[in-house]
Amino acid sequence: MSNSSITSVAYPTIGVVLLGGIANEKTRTPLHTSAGIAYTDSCGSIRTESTIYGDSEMHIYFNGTESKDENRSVKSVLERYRNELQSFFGKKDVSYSSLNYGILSGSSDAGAASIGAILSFIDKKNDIHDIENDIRMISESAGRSLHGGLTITWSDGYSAYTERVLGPEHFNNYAIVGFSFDYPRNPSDTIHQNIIKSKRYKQRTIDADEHAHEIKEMARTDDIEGIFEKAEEDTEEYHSILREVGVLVIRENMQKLIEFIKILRKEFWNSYIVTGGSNVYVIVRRDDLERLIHIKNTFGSKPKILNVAGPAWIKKVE
Ligand code: ADP
Ligand code: 3S4
Repeated sequence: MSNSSITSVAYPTIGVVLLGGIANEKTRTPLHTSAGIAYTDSCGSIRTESTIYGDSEMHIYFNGTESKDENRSVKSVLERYRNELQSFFGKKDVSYSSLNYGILSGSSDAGAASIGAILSFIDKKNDIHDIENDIRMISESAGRSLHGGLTITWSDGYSAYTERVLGPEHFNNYAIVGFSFDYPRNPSDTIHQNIIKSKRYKQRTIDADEHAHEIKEMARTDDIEGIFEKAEEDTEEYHSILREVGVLVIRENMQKLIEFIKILRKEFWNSYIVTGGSNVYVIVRRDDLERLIHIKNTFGSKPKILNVAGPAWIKKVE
């Protein structure tokens, strides 16, 4: 008897060593090593939930709307696995429907990983790293969400491989507050297309690789604060290069919040990350969370309390 549908859940991600630059728009292979964490909130409600189901012809829906976007191609990924999907569902074709819930940034990683979890489930012979390479056509940092926790995606620009270096339980004594601003965001493709124009780009790829090695070493000794301090150093380098090539992610009120966060360091440890979206992610010890969440002036942003999340998983098979 064949199945009618599979539903999976995956969590969005935040860069820890930020990625800028992809080899091409089809494979989206990262041009350098990067690292990241998957995140959600305390009840796991920040997530992507996707269903693949047997159908007479392929349709792709994001948040209830049919997508004809050939870029970041969900369609190419499903076509690559067409034979396995056909035999699993016993139908001529399959369709994909995905809903994003409460995501601040990193939705494409979660969307891609939700498909990856399904591809891994339908045929256990599918190697998870081959799946990762295929779903990277949807998002260059899909591996972060597929594996969860803290991951490093090693890349030389030709082939990439994600290694999980810490599970989410290693972050239990820390919380992340995502302060999200109303500024419109630059699509990550704008970042990828422009950062490579910088004279500093070659050095950036070397620095990113070094940051990842340092983070791997700190992960070995559970030095969570060291990891996030390195992440802040990485954020500052990345955005200073982006500013030089005319891509402004950290807007006025985001910068004001960052300066305020740095002043708060006299009172308690914290660190911050800004990825490609209009959010400032601030990491604190869990014991200091109340002090951060109750700051009087958020400079117009809305705070959300986040945790490090686990890998993508299968929720339902029908
Ligand atoms: P983000 O930081 O949210 O990933 P990007 O600009 O990198 O922002 O990517 C946005 C793109 O990700 C969308 O235009 C869409 O193509 C893709 N995407 C978003 N959500 C999903 C999803 N649930 N499934 C597949 N692709 C998705
Ligand atoms: C641009 O895949 P965001 C970037 O490493 C995504 O997190 C790269 O951030 C940088 O678009 C990063 O997911 O916010």
